[in-house]
Amino acid sequence: MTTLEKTEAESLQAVSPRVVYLNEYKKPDYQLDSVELRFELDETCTRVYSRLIFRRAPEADAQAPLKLDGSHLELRSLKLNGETLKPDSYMLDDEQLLIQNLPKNFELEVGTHINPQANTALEGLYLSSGMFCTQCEAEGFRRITYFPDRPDVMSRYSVTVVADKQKYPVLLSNGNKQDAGELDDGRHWVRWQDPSLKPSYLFALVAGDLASREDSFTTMSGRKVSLQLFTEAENIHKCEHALMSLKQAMKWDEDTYGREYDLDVYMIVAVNDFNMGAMENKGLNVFNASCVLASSETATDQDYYRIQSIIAHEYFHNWSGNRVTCRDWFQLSLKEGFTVFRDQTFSADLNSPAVQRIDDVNVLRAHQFSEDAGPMAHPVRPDHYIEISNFYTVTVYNKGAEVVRMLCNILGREGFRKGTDLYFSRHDGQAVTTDDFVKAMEDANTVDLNQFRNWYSQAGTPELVINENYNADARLYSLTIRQHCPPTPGQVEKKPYHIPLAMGLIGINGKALSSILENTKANTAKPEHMLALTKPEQHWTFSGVDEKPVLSLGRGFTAPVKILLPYDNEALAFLFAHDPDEFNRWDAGQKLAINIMLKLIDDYHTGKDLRLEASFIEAYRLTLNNKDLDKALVAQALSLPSESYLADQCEIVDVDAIHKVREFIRQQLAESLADDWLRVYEENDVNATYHFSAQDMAQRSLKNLCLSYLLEQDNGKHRQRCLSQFQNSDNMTDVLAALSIFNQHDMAERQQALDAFYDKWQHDRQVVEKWFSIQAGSSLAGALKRVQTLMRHPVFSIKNPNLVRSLIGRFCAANPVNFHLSDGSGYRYLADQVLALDGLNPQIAARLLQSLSRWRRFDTMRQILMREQLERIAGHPGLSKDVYEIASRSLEG
Ligand code: 0A1
Ligand code: ZN
Repeated sequence: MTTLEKTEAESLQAVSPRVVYLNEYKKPDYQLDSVELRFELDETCTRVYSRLIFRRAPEADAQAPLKLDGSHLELRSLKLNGETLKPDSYMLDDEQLLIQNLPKNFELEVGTHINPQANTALEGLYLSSGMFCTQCEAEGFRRITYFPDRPDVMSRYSVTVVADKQKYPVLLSNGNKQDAGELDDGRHWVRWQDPSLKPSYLFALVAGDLASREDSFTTMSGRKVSLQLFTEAENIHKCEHALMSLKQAMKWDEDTYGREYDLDVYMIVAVNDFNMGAMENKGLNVFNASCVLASSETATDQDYYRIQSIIAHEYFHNWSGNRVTCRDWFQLSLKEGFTVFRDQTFSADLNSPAVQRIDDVNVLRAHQFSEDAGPMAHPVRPDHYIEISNFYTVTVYNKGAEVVRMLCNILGREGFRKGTDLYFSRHDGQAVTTDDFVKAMEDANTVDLNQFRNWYSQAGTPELVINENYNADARLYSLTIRQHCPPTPGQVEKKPYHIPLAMGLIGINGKALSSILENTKANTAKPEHMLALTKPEQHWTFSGVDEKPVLSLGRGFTAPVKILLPYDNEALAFLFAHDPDEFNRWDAGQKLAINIMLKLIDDYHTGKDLRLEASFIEAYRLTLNNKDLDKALVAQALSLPSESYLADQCEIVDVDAIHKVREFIRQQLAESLADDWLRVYEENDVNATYHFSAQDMAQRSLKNLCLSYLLEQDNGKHRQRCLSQFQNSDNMTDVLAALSIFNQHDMAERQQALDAFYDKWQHDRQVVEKWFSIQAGSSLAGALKRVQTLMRHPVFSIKNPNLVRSLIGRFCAANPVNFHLSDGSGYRYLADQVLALDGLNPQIAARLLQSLSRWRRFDTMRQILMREQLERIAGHPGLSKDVYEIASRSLEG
């Protein structure tokens, strides 16, 4: 049987897969001087011809064999310097082609056949809604042809794409279009030449019947770049926002980092089937349609916001990732952490910095902190993996961004820019390490960042214990901070971190107190200081402090740590009202809410009557009525911490108690502030034309928060308000907000609205994804049954990652009361889906499975039920590496 005939499931792993270690890294023995590729596209049998010019590395052994990666390929021809290689001069298995006895310089020609239609894993070359597209990061290129598929082999590519002209009128690849022509059998061809050096993971090819929108951008040196967005014709009206965002990103990178775009054309293609959000292939980004297409009727503010940031993210990779790339996949955060930091700063600059910071910290706390505390915990630079696809994580991306942000905080914006300038110029065209990045920061600023490097090598979230003392007679305030990082799998003892902490002191009337930080060079009184915590325990003294202060520590979240403040609810309420730092004001509100919720969970367990403190309601009332605050900040301040973040704060997670307590508080706030919610709702319910602007978004978010509290009251008028907003709004933000609110309430309007929404939008796959997702997230009883019914809906397909994420993913990861049903039915359902998906798309299967990984956090009964399903999966024959790694780590960890 040839590889082409094998199904995906049959060719998956059988035995314990190999672990790859960082400390086993070896430079490649052969470098590639040039790559010529020719694709003859065919749905089930695409022919790929490559001509590769190799050169042995000077330090390599003369006997070194050439190792080419390859999987799911059928080798058809193999020539060395024009001569066909005899079968006994090479070795071939399911993963590799090994060639021995090679001269110093040589040319290799390889012919392979591949089957894009059978490629449900969506790695390599595959079909999506009738178009060909590729996804090569991290190790997808090896599914196209035999190749040194590692990022430290960079080369120049020339690519010819041949396909039927009628079916595939648009043929794209990286770089600049060089030539095109027609064959006399109805096919045509286009040749692309990419002048830049690139690794194979940045290769891309797209072929299809696509419409396009064009724009242009003139770079800082005066070059005109053509910008093109390709999509199915029916979505061509949804391209404006992405093109606008792209121009904003190009300008911002010139202004902020001095980085200019380098090719004549920048292309983006929207595809319907994609494992992730988007991909930064050189000059030819491929985007998940849901992360690029938008119109005000079909996309929410959040979608607009996300598109702006993902467009920027992929664009920024052109420098942080493409021109300077990763030496190996352990260095993934070199490009991802840095690029996320760049896109977060971009979004902050274009919108509201405080709102952006709060959103980013919410993601970090809700997802990264819990990853760091579970069996999948790994450093920002992991040191081993089985399947690299499992390491596209919140730790590598978001904690990685926090690490870069700390460098910026330590060095200051100017020092940081000096560092990035040196990094880009020193390493342009190279494949480097996170250590090279830190070294550039050190060299440009003549500082020693040796201790800082622990952030890259150690997993876990450090915890800070605070002690303070005030001496009124001496006007001295002293602060002691102890740092401790809990053990993580494989790392019991941790070295102390270098932690930058912005802090200030606040007087009793809410005014910032200036003080002098003793024993530092700058001996002047300041309202804010940046502390550098480097020891396990450290002590600071501040002089000239006129009254007993309240401490505001970690302002703007200057480090990804947990700060255990010794403050009671009264002090937190004070900070919630008065901290001049917007982030810390919000954070004090969250900490206050958590204290109250944890206490109520205790009361619930001991059978006490639940009662919400009047001071908490009052704090909410004051915030809701504070006209000086940005409305988006008000909305964020009045959003209770999520159930999952709350779960992280509990010793044993009781999903029902958490849900009940959170609902109880919402109910109390809804009733006690009934008039305020209504007034603020009405004040902000202005029926203006939709604009994507920070101000309008803020207004909509506050209005919709109010509406959600209004619907907590049993009041027909409020239901009518919600219905009218649902029926009459012309923008998806308001429509979806109303629908989501109904969706959490057991009332007749719920099903009516869901049905009406589907009727109206069934032709638009992006909106239908929302419809699935909303229902999967409903905390009403019976959600699992409804999700199972929706899986049989004619539109649902388990082969489409967006639909899987919307329905199955949302249910398992964001519907705790239903997923964790005490009979274990949610767990069984998840395991069934993971096993069904593993044969089709292992990456997506492995991601889903993560919802079971934190089983040790639950009560004994649930632990047994979750473990049972993990064992069932782990014992399944023929598991993919992806799922095997998550299942086995979850069971060990
Ligand atoms: N580099 C992309 C993320 C990405 C990673 C893997 C993919 O396929 C398996 C696709 C995209 C980014 O950071 O945007
Ligand atoms: Zn990225």
